[in-house]
Amino acid sequence: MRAIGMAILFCLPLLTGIAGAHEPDTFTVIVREDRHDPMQVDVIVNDTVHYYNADNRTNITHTIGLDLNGDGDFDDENEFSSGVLHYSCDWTNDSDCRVAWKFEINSTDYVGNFVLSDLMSDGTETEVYLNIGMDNHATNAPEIGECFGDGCDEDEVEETNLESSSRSTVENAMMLGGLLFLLIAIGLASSMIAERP
Ligand SMILES: [Ca+2]
Repeated sequence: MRAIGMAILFCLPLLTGIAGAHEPDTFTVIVREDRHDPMQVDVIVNDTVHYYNADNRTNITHTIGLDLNGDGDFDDENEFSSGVLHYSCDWTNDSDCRVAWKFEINSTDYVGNFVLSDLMSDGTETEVYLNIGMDNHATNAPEIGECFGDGCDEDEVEETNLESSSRSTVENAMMLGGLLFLLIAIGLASSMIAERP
């Protein structure tokens, strides 16, 4: 019975965690000549950051990303980047051209505080900050195979039984308390009667 109770204790917060899951947000960052607006973004897993290139200087492009080993590119292990971002595109002739980077933070692998580099085509660089936190609700979600499917349904049934059994325990305790009170009252009454001359 204790094991079942423990299982329910573990399952309940997991189930409520799913119900209260974080709604994904989208944050927009305006990429400018000398800065980003804002310079720092704080998000959590499942959010999206939209970096939009608003630097209208002629022939200047931006590439934003994580340069872990500081070698000036974003191609090494665990590095990621926006690809080249232009101010404007001629999509008729260049369908791959992009003006924005929609960074979907769809994995807990991204959790951490990052200093991203915005490398511009003229060789200059701006450092910007991206802090990615855990979705605390999502982290409460069950691990694969845990508390999903038939096993969980059984636990819910057991929970009902547990509730009714604990309720009857309370009732028993109250009855016992009432009996004790009655016995004390009788004892007091009889001792008062006995003390009378
Ligand atoms: Ca690198």
